[in-house]
Amino acid sequence: MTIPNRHVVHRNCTNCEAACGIEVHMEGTEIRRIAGDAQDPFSRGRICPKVVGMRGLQEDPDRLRKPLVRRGGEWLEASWEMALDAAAEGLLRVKAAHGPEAIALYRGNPGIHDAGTILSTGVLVGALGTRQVYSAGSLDTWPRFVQCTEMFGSPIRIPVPDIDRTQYLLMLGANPAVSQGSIMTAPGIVERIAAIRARGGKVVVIDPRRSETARLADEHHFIRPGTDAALLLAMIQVLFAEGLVRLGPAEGHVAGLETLARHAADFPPERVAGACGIDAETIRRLAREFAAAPSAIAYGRMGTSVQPFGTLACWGIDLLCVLTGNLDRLGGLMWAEPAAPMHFGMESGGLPVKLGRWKSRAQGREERFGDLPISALAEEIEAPGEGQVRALVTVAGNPVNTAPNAGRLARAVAGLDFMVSLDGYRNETTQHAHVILPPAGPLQREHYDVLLMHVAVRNIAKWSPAALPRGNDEPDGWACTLELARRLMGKQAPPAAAFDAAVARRLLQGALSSSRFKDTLGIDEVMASVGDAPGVARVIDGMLRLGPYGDGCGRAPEGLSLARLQAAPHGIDLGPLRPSLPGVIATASGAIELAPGRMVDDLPRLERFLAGCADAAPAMLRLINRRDARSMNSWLHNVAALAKGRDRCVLQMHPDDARARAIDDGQTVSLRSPRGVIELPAEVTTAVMPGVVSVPHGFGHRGDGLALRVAAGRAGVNVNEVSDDLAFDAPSGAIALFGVPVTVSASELRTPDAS
Ligand SMILES: Nc1nc2c(c(=O)[nH]1)N[C@H]1C(S)=C(S)[C@@H](COP(=O)(O)OP(=O)(O)OC[C@H]3O[C@@H](n4cnc5c(=O)[nH]c(N)nc54)[C@H](O)[C@@H]3O)O[C@H]1N2
Ligand SMILES: Nc1nc2c(c(=O)[nH]1)N[C@H]1C(S)=C(S)[C@@H](COP(=O)(O)OP(=O)(O)OC[C@H]3O[C@@H](n4cnc5c(=O)[nH]c(N)nc54)[C@H](O)[C@@H]3O)O[C@H]1N2
Ligand code: SF4
Ligand SMILES: [Mo]
Repeated sequence: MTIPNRHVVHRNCTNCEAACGIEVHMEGTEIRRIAGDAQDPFSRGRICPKVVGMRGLQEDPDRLRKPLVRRGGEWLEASWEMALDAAAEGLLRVKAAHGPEAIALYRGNPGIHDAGTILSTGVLVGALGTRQVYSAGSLDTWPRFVQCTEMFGSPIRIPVPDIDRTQYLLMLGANPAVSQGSIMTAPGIVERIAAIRARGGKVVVIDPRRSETARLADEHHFIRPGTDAALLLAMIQVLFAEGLVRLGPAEGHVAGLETLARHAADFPPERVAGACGIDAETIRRLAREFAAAPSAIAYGRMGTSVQPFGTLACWGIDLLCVLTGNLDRLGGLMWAEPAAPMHFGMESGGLPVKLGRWKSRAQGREERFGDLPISALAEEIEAPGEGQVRALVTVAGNPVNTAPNAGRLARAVAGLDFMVSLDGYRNETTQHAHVILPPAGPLQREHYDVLLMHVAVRNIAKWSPAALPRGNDEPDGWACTLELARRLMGKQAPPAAAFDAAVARRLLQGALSSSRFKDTLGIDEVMASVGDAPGVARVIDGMLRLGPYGDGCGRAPEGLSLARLQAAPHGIDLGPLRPSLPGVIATASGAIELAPGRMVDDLPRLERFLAGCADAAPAMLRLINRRDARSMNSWLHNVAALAKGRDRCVLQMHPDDARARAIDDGQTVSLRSPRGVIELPAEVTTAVMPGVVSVPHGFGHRGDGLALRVAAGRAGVNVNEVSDDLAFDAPSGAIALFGVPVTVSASELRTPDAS
């Protein structure tokens, strides 16, 4: 018997980069339950505990349904018209008095999980006319993006591990068993890793912590934080010294091989072993094994990115693959071919991407891909003078929690003249806003994983329809952003529908300029094909139709369009990764640059670091961070179903280090750096190596200004009050969150259970 009104909506979960297919079981407009979609060709029913966050966020009573306007310390609900007008007026006032550069904009991570937000934020930046743009990139991806720009010519030409066909996985500084994979969209990652071993392959994990992923591996080696670049260069030295270099598919497409060989010669395993904490014979063996494997991939993520030598580590990872013939080979690193390629203005006309086009005013920090490092923002707000930042717009981000030296940023943000947040919660950051504009909930919006499909381990196209209706007073991220941008145009603002069409046209003009149909199609025809309905869906339709599998608005009738995806609710499998050399290379020389100046010039800094490792003060510990399976950066802590169980905000410390400081398991400790001090419970465990302590980030939900009732109940402390805003990976300018020197001592406070 079928119960009337009961239906199932098939779409993706948008809580993390795995992009798992889910079934949302509905009864009318009530969510009954959410399950994995066994028919999704990519995820095949796999999900993780965080999936309950989709429903949890949608139904969370603390999630804002209406805009808020703050008058002094009081928050008032406002209509969308009133709130948008107030937001635009406040921003225009600052712009009129101090110029566009007095307004900064911060884009946070969840924006990549909403097609409407990711595709519209650039419009808002354009309407503000500012270069004071910040994002979570400097806390995350910059080293990888800079390295790919230098080697391959573009930040989005990122080779991804062909994990389903490889026989050898060397993983450094990533914990996909918890994170579910990052810059590698691979739903069900734990099973994909297990499958490598099941087919006779090998998995090796290098991490200062015996992580959840290390437990799935054949081998795990502790490594001292920040020394991966040295380890990888030593492995490369072995390849050259033992005649193991075989370029394979990259043969004839590389430049700089001799330069690289010369520099690698400076890093024999014996020289780096002590600093890394991995003996020379193991380094040699790992290099030989990697070269001998039928296919092999090296993969790194946060641990080889936001650390003092992130760019060099990312470089070493890709070099290892290139030099062993594992780039562009099945089972090696390969490039995805997304169905809806993102058009980045910087790639147009085949021009190589330029880095450092402008600098922050106060600290002189260079821009990357249109953004400045978030660590520069506090000083841009505080330092008086021409160009001082006086207003801030945040879009899906919580930098007061997630950026280093959080205490300073909190004070700076609190002193702004005006602030607007496009966000669904009143949290550490948005509590300082004058206007909060909350987009509709996660199950109320259409979605396509535009960005993630550039780094997926299989080519897939899937449309995610909204599971719940959206009323007129419930704009999604796209509508919210566009309405604010439109109002910033003042008297010249076109009507909403005309503005929406103009934005769609501009985005699709970009897609057309790099499309295989560019010589046979005009933008008018594209616009006519995608229809009149405002919203992000027609932009996705156009991107799909102009993409490599697209129907070319009728030129290739068998091809993809939004209608085709809508008729395939579980998604369309476009097959495994395929070889793409040499067409994928976008460098000025047309070759893969093996020894870019930016990396080579950073080698002396690495050598100085290695030399200094021997005489580092023994009292200093190195701080690393970790992620928890039931949270997502700072923002799933208010979902009651996830905020259960043991306390997750604890400091992990090796028994030797604990003994030396007379610290017992469970005792409250003080964690100190020059930036600040936090107090939290210690967990004494051999899971971290001696000399290293691990603390999760994203906690510390304290203060009267927050409206996070569940999260406040288990607030924890914010590790970013200790992490260093002035520690950088030099070539990328990213912040070295991991590897910060700290001290830990028994707290002067009384341990709660010791009474
Ligand atoms: N110490 C330390 N710091 C770190 C890290 C670390 O490992 N250690 N990791 C870094 C990394 S990798 C990242 S990506 C950053 C993340 O840094 P941020 O992006 O600044 O922080 P998040 O916690 O991801 O931001 C969540 C915000 O987005 C809002 N939000 C959620 N969904 C939506 C939506 O659909 N629309 C809108 N408009 N808002 C939404 C939430 O309410 C919340 O305010 O943190 C970085 N900070
Ligand atoms: N459950 C959950 N999932 C998430 C997130 C979350 O907060 N929670 N956040 C999402 C985001 S925004 C991102 S960017 C991804 C991140 O995805 P991952 O990078 O896979 O996740 P992390 O837990 O940051 O893993 C980093 C690992 O590097 C290790 N490490 C630290 N320093 C070093 C070093 O110097 N060398 C080496 N070799 N290892 C080091 C740490 O011990 C840790 O195990 O996860 C995403 N998925
Ligand atoms: S791994 Fe979990 S949170 Fe990530 S997309 Fe899949 S179900 Fe959602
Ligand atoms: Mo991230």
